[in-house]
Amino acid sequence: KEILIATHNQHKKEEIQQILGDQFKVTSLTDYHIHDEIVEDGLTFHDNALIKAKYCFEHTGKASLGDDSGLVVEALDGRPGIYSARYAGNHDFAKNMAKVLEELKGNENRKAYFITVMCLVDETGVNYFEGRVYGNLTKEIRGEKGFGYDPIFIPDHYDITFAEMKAEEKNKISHRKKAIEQFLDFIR
Ligand code: ITT
Repeated sequence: KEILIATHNQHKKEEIQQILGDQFKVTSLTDYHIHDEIVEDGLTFHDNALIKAKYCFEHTGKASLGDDSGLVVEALDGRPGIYSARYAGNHDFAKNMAKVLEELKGNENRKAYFITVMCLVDETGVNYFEGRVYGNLTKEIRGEKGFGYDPIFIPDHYDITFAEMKAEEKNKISHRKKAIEQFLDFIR
């Protein structure tokens, strides 16, 4: 069974493939030779997930899944939130993480969560799935695995960051895993 992910982000595609396992063939925009930058000008994760999935469905006719994700930091009034990919520099994660840590400097409230909102668009309509994982932010960057803000996020009940965990371990508890579980419940 094929599922087309409306993303240019290879890390997302790989995580979704790992979570779904071999029964699904996960493809992305690159496999359909779509290289356009989709303008994500929505004001919510839901809006942006829909924009991506709709674009993809309209261009391919295939059931398309948009994944809009981000880091929501309590002491920063929810930032970077929907601006996670371009908080300091466009997809420059060293800069983006440095900005978050700088803004939190001296603040003992390190609470944050990752969220993934997925939107499925197919011939039957539009459906949303959501997952969150709560935790705390570190004071420095730790670990090399994963992507994005993983090196500064420690999920609750752990003492290592997502970037210090094996991929399988992150994929067991992550925001993306929880959203995919909802998606699977829906399509079954
Ligand atoms: P697409 O829009 O093409 O799917 P993107 O990277 O722009 O890819 P988003 O718009 O959803 O994705 O931006 C979310 C950013 O939040 C993303 O670039 C990551 O840096 C970060 N992010 C998302 N999921 C993450 C995860 O599991 N761990 C760490 N950071 C994550």
